[in-house]
Amino acid sequence: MSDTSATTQPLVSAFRWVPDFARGLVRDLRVRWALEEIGRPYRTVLMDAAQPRDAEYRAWQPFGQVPAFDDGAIRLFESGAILLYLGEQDETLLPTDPAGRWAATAWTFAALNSIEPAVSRLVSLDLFHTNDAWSAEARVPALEFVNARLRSLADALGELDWLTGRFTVADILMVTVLRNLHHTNLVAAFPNLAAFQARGEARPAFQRAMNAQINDLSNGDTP
Ligand SMILES: N[C@@H](CCC(=O)N[C@@H](CS)C(=O)NCC(=O)O)C(=O)O
Repeated sequence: MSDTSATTQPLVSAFRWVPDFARGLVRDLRVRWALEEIGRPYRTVLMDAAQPRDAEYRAWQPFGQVPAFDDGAIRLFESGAILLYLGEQDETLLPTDPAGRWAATAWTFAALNSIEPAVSRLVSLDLFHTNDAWSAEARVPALEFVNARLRSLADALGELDWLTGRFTVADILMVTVLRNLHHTNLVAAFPNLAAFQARGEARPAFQRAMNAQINDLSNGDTP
């Protein structure tokens, strides 16, 4: 358990507007989901994705991205770091035994470092470069790479419900990474991965987090 002296409701940065394709996929969803799992209320600091972030925000999140997190005790950026920090405070999100904790930490890095970059590359080609002459050729190896990664992930998951056998922050991260492939049938080709993603999305905490993100986005003005 953490000895944080946080007493205030955490602040989570998020967007008040994003293009349609990004609704339900913005990474503040991960933090909202973790907070919902542990029943911790939070407040959002909303920004417009189409507008540059100011120096004050960059002092909080150096790349001007969302999410960033501040609970009065700790200010953080990077969704993985935020989730590990929250996990440290509640066993629901991260086991306290060393073997369980480190297995979840390894899968946290796997989601963010071994799977997300491959997924992001393909998504970027499909969303932003379909009209570029070079993109069809570039998509072939990008697609192969995602498939190889998904196959390894499916093999590792096997018949387990969750990556380490029990629900942890690593599952929040992996499910939210896989969701970015919704415009393809790549995950569906691996029934255990599709079931894993569906299991995560069926959790009441996920649904509350998703509704909260969509609600913040729906209240925002279109630029
Ligand atoms: N590695 C960062 C990535 C954060 C990220 O890419 N956030 C996106 C939204 S999902 C963003 O803020 N994009 C706007 C930008 O990069 O300016 C994390 O996991 O927190």
